[in-house]
Amino acid sequence: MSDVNQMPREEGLDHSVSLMREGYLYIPNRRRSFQSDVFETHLLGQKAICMGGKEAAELFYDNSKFKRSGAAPKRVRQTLFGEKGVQTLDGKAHFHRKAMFMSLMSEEGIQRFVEINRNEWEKAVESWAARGEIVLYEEAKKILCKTACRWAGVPLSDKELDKRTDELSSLFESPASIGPEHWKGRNSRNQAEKWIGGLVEQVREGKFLPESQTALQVISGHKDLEGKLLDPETAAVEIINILRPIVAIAIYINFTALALHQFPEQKEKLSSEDGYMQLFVQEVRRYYPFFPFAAARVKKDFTWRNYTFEKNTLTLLDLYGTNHDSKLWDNPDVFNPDRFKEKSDTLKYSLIPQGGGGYYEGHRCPGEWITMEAMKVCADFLIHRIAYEVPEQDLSYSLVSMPSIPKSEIKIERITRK
Ligand code: HEM
Ligand code: MYR
Repeated sequence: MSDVNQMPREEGLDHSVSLMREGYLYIPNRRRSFQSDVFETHLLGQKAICMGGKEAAELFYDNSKFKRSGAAPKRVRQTLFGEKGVQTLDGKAHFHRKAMFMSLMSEEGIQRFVEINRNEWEKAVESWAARGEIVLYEEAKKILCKTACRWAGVPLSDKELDKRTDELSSLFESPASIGPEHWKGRNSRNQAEKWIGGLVEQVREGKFLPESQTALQVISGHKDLEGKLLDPETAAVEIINILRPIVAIAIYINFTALALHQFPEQKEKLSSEDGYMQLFVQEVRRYYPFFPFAAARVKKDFTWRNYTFEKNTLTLLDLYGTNHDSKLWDNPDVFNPDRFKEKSDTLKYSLIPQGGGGYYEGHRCPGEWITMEAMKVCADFLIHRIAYEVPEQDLSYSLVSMPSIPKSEIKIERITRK
């Protein structure tokens, strides 16, 4: 029989301030100083366990050990997630709801997404030549908002575009912020749920007929395990779980453009090497910071590596740190897409920018394919379809504010069609 040990522990009453001050590096810094992939601390007024690395990810995605109900902090539910969405479900209820999301990600569904997205880029770049300079982040959010709405079957007039883009963006820009930006996020959630909840009711009353197989049609008609329609608020939360993250791909669009600028030799390889695009987008997702950590709660008491995990303890999995773990990646701070040439079958719990594990049984992001496809569409435009210059600007990005967005949001100028 083995002894039970005390997990490395950060002393002190509460470390939420350190979490805000250190951002993406809060967990990696302590994993390094404790020389341990798991440690105990206090966050948001409660005991919490933080962990990272491949084995920790395997543990985190074991449904017999962790659950999601009650895991997402209130400020995250009030902005990013909403209430009663798929992120908060466990067991059979989660499996059933997740299958609904996965049904949207068929090959045809992804292909339709790519066509819509490419078309929106085409339309947008038409107007860029006449403008001296554009801010790529702002433009990408609008392209993606139009793409998201068209793909999801949600009507969006030109007049509404700026308002809805701003509203959906605020949901992912505000969860970790304080003051007016956070309040704006909460207000945006109310507005967005009202907008989409109203549409769900129109669909159900037969007053609006969305295209078949779109998120609006599928989610409005989805029945839970008891055969009942989702209440309109929950249906709205789930449709927003499609629209919001598609707009959030704008952050990866910014990092894609930054990678092409920081590592110009990549353009050559992308133009000449077959299959290199896939390696490149994987490396952009691994290298740059985005979603810092995922949250769950211990389902029932268990021991792991002789440490006790007590029922209900909040547990954070270090996504950014796992993507930069030197035990998993050679020279993790070097941008090197070629690393994926050898690695492809071992990524399930090590390349986890959008979560790890399985899609159906676990909480791994169902939007990974369309995220990667949108990044490929963007890289293709930036390399092959337009010419542009990158003027002097602050291209640095923070490892503290979450989500991290390059400071200048990437200005480009002298844009012409190739
Ligand atoms: C879940 C990241 C894009 C829909 C997640 C998770 C992460 C993530 C970290 C949670 C994993 C976990 O809790 O274990 C991202 C990032 C994106 C992105 C960085 C880049 C923009 C998308 C897209 C969609 C999407 C494009 C849909 C079109 C969802 C949904 C969940 C989820 C519905 C909840 C899944 C569940 O709880 O089972 N995403 N995501 N995401 N994502 Fe994404
Ligand atoms: C999405 O909209 O779902 C995709 C991207 C959102 C990134 C937002 C990152 C902000 C940090 C929130 C902390 C989450 C803790 C569970």
